Amino acid sequence: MIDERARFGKGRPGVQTQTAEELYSKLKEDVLTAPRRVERRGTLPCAFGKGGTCCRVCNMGPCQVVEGVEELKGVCGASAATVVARNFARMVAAGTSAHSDHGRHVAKLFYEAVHGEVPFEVRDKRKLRVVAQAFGVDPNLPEGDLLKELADAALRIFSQQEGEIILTHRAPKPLLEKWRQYGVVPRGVDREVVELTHRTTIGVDQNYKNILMGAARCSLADGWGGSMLATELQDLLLGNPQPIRAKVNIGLGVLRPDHVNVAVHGHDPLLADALAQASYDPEIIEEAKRVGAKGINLSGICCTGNEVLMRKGIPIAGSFIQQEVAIATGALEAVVVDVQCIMQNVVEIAKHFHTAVITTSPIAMMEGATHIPFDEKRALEVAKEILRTAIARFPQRDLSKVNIPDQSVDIVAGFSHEAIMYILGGRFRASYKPLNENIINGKILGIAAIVGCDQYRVNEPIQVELAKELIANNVLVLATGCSATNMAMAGLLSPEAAKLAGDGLREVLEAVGCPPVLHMGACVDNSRILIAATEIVHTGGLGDDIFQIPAVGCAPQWMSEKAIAIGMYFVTTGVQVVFGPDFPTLGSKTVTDFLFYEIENYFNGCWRVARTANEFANIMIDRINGGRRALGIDK
Ligand code: XCC
Ligand code: SF4
Repeated sequence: MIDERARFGKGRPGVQTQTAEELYSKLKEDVLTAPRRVERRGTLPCAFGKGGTCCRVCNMGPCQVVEGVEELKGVCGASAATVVARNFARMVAAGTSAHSDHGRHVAKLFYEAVHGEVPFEVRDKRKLRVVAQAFGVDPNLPEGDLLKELADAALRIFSQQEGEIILTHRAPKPLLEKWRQYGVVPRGVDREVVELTHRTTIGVDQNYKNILMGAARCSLADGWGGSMLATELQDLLLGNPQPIRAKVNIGLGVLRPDHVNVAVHGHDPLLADALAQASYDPEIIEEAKRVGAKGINLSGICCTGNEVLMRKGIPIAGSFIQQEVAIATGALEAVVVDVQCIMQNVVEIAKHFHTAVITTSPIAMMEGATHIPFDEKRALEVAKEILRTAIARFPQRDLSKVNIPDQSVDIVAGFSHEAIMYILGGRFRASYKPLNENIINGKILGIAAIVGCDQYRVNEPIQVELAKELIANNVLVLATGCSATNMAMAGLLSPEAAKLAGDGLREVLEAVGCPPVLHMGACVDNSRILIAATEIVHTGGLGDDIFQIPAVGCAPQWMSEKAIAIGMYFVTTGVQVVFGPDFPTLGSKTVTDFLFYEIENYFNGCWRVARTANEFANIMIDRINGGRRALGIDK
């Protein structure tokens, strides 16, 4: 079912669906929700902070700096360009560390698994050999040796001090050469993050270009390092996603009135996977029955949600901006969180219901939450303990407060880069060739990635409007993160949505039964897009470097520092990336000009900013058409 504008309210700030609007309106006026906080604060944040010209890296400040005004440099004499570049670089470092520290967690678990300390098996042997090769491990080694070498190589991605992160060697040759030429091949994840944090402290790197090139290098340690590692090893440990049917929305079919409802929220899928296993355990089901429930029902929020959606078809209750309203259904016994994007307000909202907020990571504790540390060695046991905590809340559910909207949307997710190859080329001739051919013959105009967050300061469902516009213009859309969830809720992830596509794209989609928006996973899975792009280049006919593919990326409602790191590694990889509704360097024209234009001379990618779906679509379609002209396939 394709959903039209009707479902989208324009009432409160950041409340983009009718369902969410309804649920928010049921909360008493004195419950301070995120949209209410936005309303009460007004929509204008501090202009210095917003434009990147507030420096607080030393105690002579904070200094509010104005570009071009000598008196309004920092006390130390720092110019707006320096301050803005430093702040931008620090966002890249923070984003890189978030994705990569998640990756490290997976790499450590992989190491322990390989050494028999935690139970696991690699299900996809074919992928194992491909991944081994990518990590510089001889794929022909006996499996036991191969796994051990792979585990060591994975940990080296973090600890390596010199040389090149081996995964960067997956990139097309001309791209790798460009990175070498400009000295941005990352050495090791930890080194790049530490160095970038160092060079942006007071009195170190003051040359804005040099700082931004440092940011470029660090961002590659994310995309072609920590994030890629997280995706690949998770695929080995938990399975390579394949197309799977599922449901989304905070509604019936996702939440079940007669079950103990548990939402998993955050980014790390390891615990969620154990919870899924534990939820089928007869003993646990029996315990749920004893309190009057029929069983355990899991749903996901944010990227943990995307991870378990992609691999297990567990339904998604909400994106980032729906984490409060999921609780406001009154039907959640527990929200189990790991790391990243968990709003502190969640505990406040939960206080008005019977919902337990359960933290599980030693680096992500919350006041007012119950802490049950996740220990991989006892994964299933811990998972059961968590579910028992949720079961104990079920009898406290206040039926007068339960309000589960009567709608959910059917989707197909699970489009790993391998799955896309199988769908296009067939399981035995898995290949991007048909895709390249359809781009060359013009049935598909190009490819657009709509990724990243949603947030409370944007009222319009920009991702959805934009996706519709792009599809209608025969642009195939790839999606990850909370953007994917938003498009899912609007029905764009169902094969039937192909009817919204232009004639060319529609013909291609209908032949293989694909939706026009392909859900490729969580935010670390943007690395899947890098691999897919590389594969498209190697398939031939669309140039010999990623920048030549008629493709473009965007994050229309970014909010996390992680989005900036992602954007930067795409730009450094040669892609134009459009962010909205604003950009954190606008306080310095010098820095913004570099990131929007001059950087293209180095890496062939660049940033842009847009506000409305229309602006996004125009910039992106222009870029795709430009790419087609350069290849001589514009007819
Ligand atoms: Fe967080 Fe990944 Fe952003 Fe969603 S999209 S708000 S980072 S959960 Ni990555
Ligand atoms: Fe101000 Fe310079 Fe200190 Fe920044 S580093 S707070 S600009 S004195």
